[in-house]
Amino acid sequence: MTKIEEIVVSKAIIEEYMNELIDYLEADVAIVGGGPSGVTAGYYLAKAGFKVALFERKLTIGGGMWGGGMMFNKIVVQEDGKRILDEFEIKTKKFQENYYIADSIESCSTLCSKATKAGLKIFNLMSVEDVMIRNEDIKGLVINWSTIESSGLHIDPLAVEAKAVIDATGHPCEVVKIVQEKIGPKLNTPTGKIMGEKSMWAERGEAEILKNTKKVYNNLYVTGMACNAVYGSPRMGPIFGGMLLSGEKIAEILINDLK
Ligand code: 48F
Repeated sequence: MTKIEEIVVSKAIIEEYMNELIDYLEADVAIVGGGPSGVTAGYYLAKAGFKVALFERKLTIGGGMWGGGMMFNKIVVQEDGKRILDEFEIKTKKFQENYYIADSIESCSTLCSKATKAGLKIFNLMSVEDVMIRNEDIKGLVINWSTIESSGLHIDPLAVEAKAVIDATGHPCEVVKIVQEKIGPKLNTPTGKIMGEKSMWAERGEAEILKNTKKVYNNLYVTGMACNAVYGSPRMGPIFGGMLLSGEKIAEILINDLK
């Protein structure tokens, strides 16, 4: 029988985790939210050689994609979005003209697998509760265990530094909301404030998400559904091409900005 010492297993887990967390206290890019847009952004940034940490509140990575539409675990993408599923080698099946169906379980697990293999470091079960601001620049994130958040225990958080932060928190655009609360109406939007997500209109939502994918404040970028919430565009339901393309686009913008 192979000798197994529980204490060694415990040491291995604690030591490895702590070393990685200490290493990622300083990153090039910190992404908040592990939905399709955040993971796609992380994949392209890591592939380009950047040191990228992604913080996800939940146990699982994939956000709103696991459940497909109303728990029918399929997602739909259009022609443009299929290009990204092809890059990840996720199977698609054509449906009528210009629509492609993919399995949401395969999509979530493959995005996560390819992104981590490309070098994206994911910290799950952590919630971002604040940002660090120096003068007028976002300097990093304030993090805590999600279980602390949900239990309501009064325990102070820790901080991580990053050259750039991406809000990929989906509909609630939590990071941009925090920044707005702290600095007032100084966002890069027509009103300086969050414009608010509009009711479902898939065609417009998908058309507008890419122009909404951008830098919203100094060192703060937005991707995925958070873009349409910040810039006042419609939601689009379980068509996911825009999420993937927005993740790719914010990575391209950042690769250029961080050069
Ligand atoms: O909601 P989510 O999947 O965002 P997305 O990438 O994709 C949106 C689609 O799922 C869908 C849609 C498609 O048309 O409309 O809704 O824009 O993933 C967001 C992730 O961020 C996490 C949250 O748990 C989820 O997994 N998250 C949100 N706030 C925080 C956070 C936070 N403060 N700290 C850490 N994680």
